[in-house]
Formats: sequence, C-alpha cells, structure tokens
Amino acid sequence: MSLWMVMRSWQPSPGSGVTVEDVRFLRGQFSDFMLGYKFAIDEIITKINILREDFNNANEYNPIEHLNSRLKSPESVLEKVQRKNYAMNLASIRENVLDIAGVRVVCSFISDIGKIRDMLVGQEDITLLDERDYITNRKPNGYQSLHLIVSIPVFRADRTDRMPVEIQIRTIAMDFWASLEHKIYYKYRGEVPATLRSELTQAADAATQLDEKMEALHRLVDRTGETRPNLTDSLDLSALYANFLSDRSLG
Ligand code: 0O2
Repeated sequence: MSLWMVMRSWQPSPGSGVTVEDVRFLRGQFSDFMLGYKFAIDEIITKINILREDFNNANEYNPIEHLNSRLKSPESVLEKVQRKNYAMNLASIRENVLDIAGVRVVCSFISDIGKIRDMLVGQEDITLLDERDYITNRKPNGYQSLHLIVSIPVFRADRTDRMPVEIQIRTIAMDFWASLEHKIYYKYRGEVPATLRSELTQAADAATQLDEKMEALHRLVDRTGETRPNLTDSLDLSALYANFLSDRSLG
C-alpha cells in the first residue's frame, strides 16, 4: 500500500491491510510536514508587510497593491506527485514540489516588479532557488508574471527547516488577465475554444499596452528618486523631549 493510496482514501477500506493507526500516523506526519509550508508563507507575508509599512512611513507611494497566499491542499500536493511521477514520500515531495507554499504580490507598475524582487532576494535569510520571467518571455497564451522560488528558514520548536516558497509578482493588469484566464480554463476544463484563446491573447496585448502607458505616466510624476534622510545616531533628541513635555503640560 503506497503513501498515495493511503492518503487518498484517508480511511482504511476493508481488506486493504491498512489499520486506522496507520492512517492516523500518516495524517499526523503529513500535517506536520505541511505546517512548515504554512509557517514559510507567514514569514514571507511578514517580510512583504514590513516593506509595505516602510514605504508608507517614508511617504513614498506604495508599490504593493495587494498580497495573497495559498497553501496547496494535501490532495493537490499528492495529485501533483502522482502526475509528475515523483516518489510518493516526504523526502521526494520536499525535493520536487516547490510550490506548496505560494505568495502573490500585485504591484501597480511594471517597474515595481523588479523593485520588489530585488528587495526580497537581497534579504540575507532568503535564497533564490529559481526564477522564471514570464514578463520578458510571455507564455504563448498571454500569461505574464515573474515567478521566484525562494527558500527561507523556519524556526520550529525543535528544529530549523529551510522551506521553499513560490512568489509570483505581477501588475494589476497582469493579475486581472490571469484570474479571468484561470476561470475560463477551468470552465472549459483546459479545452478552451480557439476563438476564445485568440480573444484572450488580444486581451493580454491590451493589458501590456495599459501597463506600458501607466508606466510612462507614472514616470512623469514619480518622486521616489528623492531619498529619505538616513537615521543619524548622534542626533541630539533633547529638543524633541522638551516638546513632548510641553505638550503634556498643555494637555
Ligand atoms: P494555482 O491555482 O496557482 O496553485 P507545475 O507547477 O510544475 O505544473 P511549472 O511549469 O513548474 O508547472 O510552473 P509555472 O508554469 O512556472 O507556474 C505555475 C503557476 O503559475 C500556476 O500554479 C499558476 O498559478 C501560474 N500560471 C502559470 N501559467 C499560467 C497560465 O497560463 N494562466 C494562469 N492563469 N496562471 C498560470 P498552479 O499550481 O497551476 O495553480
């Protein structure tokens, strides 16, 4: 009885030779394994939220429009393992399935994508494992996005694990296109009629034109080149303290 068959059925079927305890043990192992990926998502989300708050604090425009994440379900992890013919065990899943944890960052402008990418990849606890640039090399159907596979340490109660996370970075227009295409793809179960495919490619061209136009307008008003002053450690804060005291006495 393979791990796949046991996980698929969740409950032992009569005559399978698998006991309730076997299933319980496998479930426990698998949920502990999956928890690491959930923690990795939490770590990446925290990092991106820190960047976001820092942009707001600096009164710069915020390049991060929105952020979402998803953890693959156990069933879809094991379905991928079977589809790709990987060995049906945890070591093989760890090595081969690198998109169990996924985070999507949606930006306003094309130039924000590289900016966010560099800010994440430049962090010393993040290691870039793989990068696919579907913006420079758009997929034939029109899909555009920057995909990074990074690894990040997750500090568990009894160990530290380096966990992979897939980060997709794209503009609002790219995201709009991808979510519609995803719905259409599922509606037609992958067999999208040729006319609709051609319409989707045209819509992708329109999205690219919009992105380019918005980028050009953004450049006209962008003030992010104005750097904020560095913190000066030796700055005398007495005047600030005096100001707090006088505010308090007035209040
Ligand atoms: P979901 O719902 O996001 O989990 P593989 O993952 O091995 O099958 P590959 O080539 O390693 O495929 O991955 P790829 O193509 O670099 O990126 C996979 C993910 O990118 C998908 O995840 C989608 O989120 C997104 N993606 C890639 N191509 C398309 C596309 O043509 N249209 C849309 N809408 N999204 C795309 P999942 O796991 O398929 O889905």
